[in-house]
Amino acid sequence: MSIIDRLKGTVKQALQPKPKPITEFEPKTLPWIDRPDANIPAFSQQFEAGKSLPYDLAEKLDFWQKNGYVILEKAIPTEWIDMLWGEVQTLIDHHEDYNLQVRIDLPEYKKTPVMAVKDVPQNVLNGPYIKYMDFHNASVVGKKIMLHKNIVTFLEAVFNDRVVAMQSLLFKYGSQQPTHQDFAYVVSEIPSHLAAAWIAMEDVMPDSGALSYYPGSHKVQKFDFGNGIFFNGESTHNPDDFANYLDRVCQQLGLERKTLLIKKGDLLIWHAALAHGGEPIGNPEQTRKSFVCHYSSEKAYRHHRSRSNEEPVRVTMNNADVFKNPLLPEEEDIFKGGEAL
Ligand SMILES: O=C(O)CCC(=O)C(=O)O
Repeated sequence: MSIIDRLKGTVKQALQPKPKPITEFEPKTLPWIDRPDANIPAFSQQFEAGKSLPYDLAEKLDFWQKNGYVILEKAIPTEWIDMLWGEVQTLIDHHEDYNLQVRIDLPEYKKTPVMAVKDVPQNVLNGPYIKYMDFHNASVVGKKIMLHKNIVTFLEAVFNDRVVAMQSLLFKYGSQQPTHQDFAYVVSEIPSHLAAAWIAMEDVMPDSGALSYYPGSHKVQKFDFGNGIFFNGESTHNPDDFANYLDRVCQQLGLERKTLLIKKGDLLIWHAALAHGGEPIGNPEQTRKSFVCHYSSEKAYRHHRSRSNEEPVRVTMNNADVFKNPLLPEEEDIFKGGEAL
């Protein structure tokens, strides 16, 4: 191609109208339950046939549709949680042996917030502002909790599709994260096909920086980052603007801010657009161990986020999938205690 042709191509591209920023989820691809014609009794009757669920599905779906979350008590066996935490502690104690990644939200790590645990001092790994990323890839019990039937059966009903787990975060202390909605940061091919489970790994104490959330906030007008509803390198507004907007609009609408004080083994599942965040930590000694898993549908999450052109390697449990981590194959399932469960 000649220089003139190339220049013509560049000029043509520059003259083309930019795609309009997305301001709302696309109505055509919303999960059935978020559409105006959702018929919960009919759906539940058909979905529940031949299954024995530990709750009334129609009641839970009705609550989800109105509030944007559900709480499931005693959903995960506490022995599984103890095993998972034991593995995290092993990782911390022998961090020099592992490449698994952590995100560190401390000012001194601002330039490189994501690092391999082997490169982070043990006292930092043991403290607050740390998120262990995708620990489930290293752990059989982590995968078993992530794809526990109590979580994936409910989400299968919400999406009316096979469930695919996307990623996980594991916390020792409260996150103190400003209010946000996950779809702005965790983006699948169909952004409304997203949900998360917040699993308590110990009883949550009031001064631990508990999770807080606004019931009903999944229906508020979406925030505009200046380039639409997703936060990325071209956004002109930042996460603090997002938090201020959500806190203000929820207050204006009279939505109550609730604090999640659940027990070890209980969990909360939230909608892609439920506004939530971490409360300030009142007692710096008080841990708040938790495992947060994000999910999408088979239609909307078809490739591992770091390998968009490759067929993922799936691990399947309870009719749901999670992908092996193509970036760290040598650390997949290194913690094997869960095989005996
Ligand atoms: O656990 C928390 O405090 C917040 C977690 C969270 O907001 C998230 O993972 O999206």
